[in-house]
Amino acid sequence: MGLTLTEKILKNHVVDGEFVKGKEIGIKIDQTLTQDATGTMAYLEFEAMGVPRVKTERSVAYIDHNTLQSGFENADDHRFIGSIAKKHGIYFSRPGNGICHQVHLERFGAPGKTLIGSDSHTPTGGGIGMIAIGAGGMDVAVAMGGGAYYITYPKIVNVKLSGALSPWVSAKDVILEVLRRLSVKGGVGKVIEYTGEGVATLSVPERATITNMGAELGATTSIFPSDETTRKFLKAQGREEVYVELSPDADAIYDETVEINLSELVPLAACPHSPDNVKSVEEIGSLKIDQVCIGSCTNSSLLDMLKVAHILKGKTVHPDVSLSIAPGSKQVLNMLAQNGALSILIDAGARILESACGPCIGMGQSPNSKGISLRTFNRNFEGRSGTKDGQIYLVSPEMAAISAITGVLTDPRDIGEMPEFELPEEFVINDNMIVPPAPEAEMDSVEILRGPNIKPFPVSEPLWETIDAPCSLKVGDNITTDHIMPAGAKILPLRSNIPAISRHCFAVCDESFPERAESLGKSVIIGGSNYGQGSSREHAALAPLYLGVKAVITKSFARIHMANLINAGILPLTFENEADYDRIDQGDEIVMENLPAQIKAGEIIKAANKTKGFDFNVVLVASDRQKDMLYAGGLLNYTKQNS
Ligand code: MIC
Ligand code: SF4
Repeated sequence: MGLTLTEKILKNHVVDGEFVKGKEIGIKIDQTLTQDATGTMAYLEFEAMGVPRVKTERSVAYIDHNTLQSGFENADDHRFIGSIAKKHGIYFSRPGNGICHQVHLERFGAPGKTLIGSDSHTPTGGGIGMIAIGAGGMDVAVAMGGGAYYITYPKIVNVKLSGALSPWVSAKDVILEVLRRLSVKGGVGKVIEYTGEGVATLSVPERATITNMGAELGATTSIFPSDETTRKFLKAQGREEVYVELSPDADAIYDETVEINLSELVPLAACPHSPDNVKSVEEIGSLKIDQVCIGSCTNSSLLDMLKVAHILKGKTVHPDVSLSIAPGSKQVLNMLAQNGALSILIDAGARILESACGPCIGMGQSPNSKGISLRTFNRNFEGRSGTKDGQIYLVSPEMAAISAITGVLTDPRDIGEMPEFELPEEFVINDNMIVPPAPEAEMDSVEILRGPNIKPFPVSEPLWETIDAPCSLKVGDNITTDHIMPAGAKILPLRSNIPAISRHCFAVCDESFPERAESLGKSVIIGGSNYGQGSSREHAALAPLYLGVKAVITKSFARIHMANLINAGILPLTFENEADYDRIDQGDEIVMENLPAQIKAGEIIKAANKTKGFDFNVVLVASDRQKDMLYAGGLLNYTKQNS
């Protein structure tokens, strides 16, 4: 029986478990990446493991999320990460060098390799045929120490592409179409593999836009084959030697197939407040806009920027619109400067931002009250922009650029004829903002530089015999990690300080939660379906842990967040009967007895609502390894016990 491309790479990397669909498998990790907002915790955890030097082929620490430095906190975090990277064998991409996923694709990614990153958009690497997966910081720490990364052997969806994109229809529209069809829950437990003759019509940056935003499907990852286009891209990056040709077997068997004819696609936008709320420009109708932001790891490649420059050439941004542009990397920005495109952008009135995440994570450029903002980003969750009632639409760079001129949402096909946009045969290569680690012989003399904002992570306890605790919060469906642990300019500087950041836990839903949870001492959270979608931030588990949350009971979980809860030693449980969700209110006392014995006995755990006087069942779907982690009180305790 033939194998899919995903299976071929996974099979090459399996080091633990049975290679059988639905079973948990441990895979060897070749490369890791971290960014600053999740990195400080990941490196504190790595330090706690006591491994002197990373055991991966390549580990890179990026600084891209929090580059505002509005106080000493960020600068201290950056210095800490830089010093730890130097000591332990990790490459350090300095602030200003670019967004982790864009830079990793340009400078480090390699077809056929495995990559895990403490950021949910790590699947960007799938654009060059890697298995690139987003994970919690602790999982990345373990992988840096040489440990396997565990996933469920995924279902594999074949997205068969035919035809070719029409002028001004873009890769962003492809992934928006996939999101429209499959929804933000549609990819859970699955890898999305792109095949078909349409693949050859897409460049590497276009493929990377598609795999990047596959994160919004809840998918484990997304992947494209590695072909002649991949080789040319790597050659232009001066890295042809890492190229290998990779494709699925002709008789590969997929769990599902979705057919997309690229020629039939039209420009699309994801409307507030979900990436799967996708409509065509026509369906949305007339929309006056206040702001346009171009950039983020989804759409900040040289190709994207060249298209934007072409559209803005000789024009002026509409007087009612603020346009900001953040090229994805130093390489992109430098090339725009060298070929004159940067001057076109400046001339048109664009506000040029640093090559970093910036507005995508609410670090500045929050829109005005009720402001309508078109963004080329991947997430438009409520409040993420920093303006609670901001109305964010996710669109292609083409649509963003033309709308910035007209002042209203505009179909880019109105621009007129589209020239051929070609990628250069050679990118400008200068890795002087990537600091290599100290040689092994010198690593002992490198001092780790810590600032006062860096606090140890909260201690978790071995699993309790009985949880008898009130429900401190009840929330609905599709709660994102931006609800649980918001980011933005005020909160992001606290990522290495769990006691301080926990004051903002669930601020979007209920500002009184932290105080209530803390005064209760121990509690349980009740959630709806797809709880914890979005970011990989383990702070969404560590802050509740710090506030005494012992279990989260939901209709269903998003993959990374569920793993983060287990890593933190918090029980992630689902209702056996979803109707029980309606029978529990905030304040109800929930009791689960003999927990270790119940968990050993099977998936079903008996629980009771003491306040309302009824029994109900919850389910724990976890592998034996994850159960051991829960008994031990999380991944760190478990790793220490087993090393
Ligand atoms: C995001 O896009 O939400 C982030 C910020 O990149 C996160 C990581 C984080 O919260 O630090 C992600 O996607 O994992
Ligand atoms: Fe940065 Fe935004 Fe990409 Fe997250 S989604 S890595 S915040 S650019």
